[in-house]
Amino acid sequence: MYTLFSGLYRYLTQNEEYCVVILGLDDAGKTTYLEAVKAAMSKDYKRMDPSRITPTVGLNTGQVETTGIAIQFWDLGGQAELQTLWDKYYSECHGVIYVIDSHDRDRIEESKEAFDKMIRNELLQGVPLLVLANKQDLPDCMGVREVKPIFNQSAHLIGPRDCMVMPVSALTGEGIVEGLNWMIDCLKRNSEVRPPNVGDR
Ligand SMILES: Nc1nc2c(ncn2[C@@H]2O[C@H](COP(=O)(O)OP(=O)(O)OP(=O)(O)O)[C@@H](O)[C@H]2O)c(=O)[nH]1
Ligand SMILES: [Mg+2]
Repeated sequence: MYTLFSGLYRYLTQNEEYCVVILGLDDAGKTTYLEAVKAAMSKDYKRMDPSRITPTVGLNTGQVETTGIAIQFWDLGGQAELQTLWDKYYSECHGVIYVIDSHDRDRIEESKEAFDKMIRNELLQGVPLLVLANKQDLPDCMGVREVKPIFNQSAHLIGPRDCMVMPVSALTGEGIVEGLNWMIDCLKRNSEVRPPNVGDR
């Protein structure tokens, strides 16, 4: 009986937390995406005016709670000199969201190179990876059908980890919830390999 109640008490008072790092080139829309996630997950959240978001220098964080778990997001700066800081977060993250500016054809190869360097890192082996083709609201942007084959060239580096390419617009909110739900399923499925952090509510 004691075991039953102590188990129930722990279930009610402890919170499982997963950490997800948001990566991608500067201007891809990572911080705008995180604002869209917060707005989608919390009715009371007052979203920052997108035009007031400035380039991230260092780390921008945000937390959302859903279906009994908390997700801590680490939104990092994407400028070339800041990309050297990305790997400091790899060992502690449970998932990666990689954001692409689908409207910027000139930088898609640069984005792919940064992506390859990131997934080559052993610390990210087996970690679920969500690739977001962002800025789908812009005319003439690359759709998933165009983006996917470019990133699929790295299938040998991606290996058996969960990986998905999805279309989103961080500005309009299109695709935000679908992507997040996919990531949450993967985080839970992978929790034996990368267990969540457990803390008190
Ligand atoms: N049209 C459109 N613009 C977007 C979208 N997402 C972001 N932007 C714009 O893209 C620009 C860069 O957005 P940020 O969110 O600051 O980009 P970031 O990836 O965080 O950039 P760094 O912090 O420098 O790495 C801003 O002008 C945003 O308004 C989108 O879905 N559609
Ligand atoms: Mg940013």
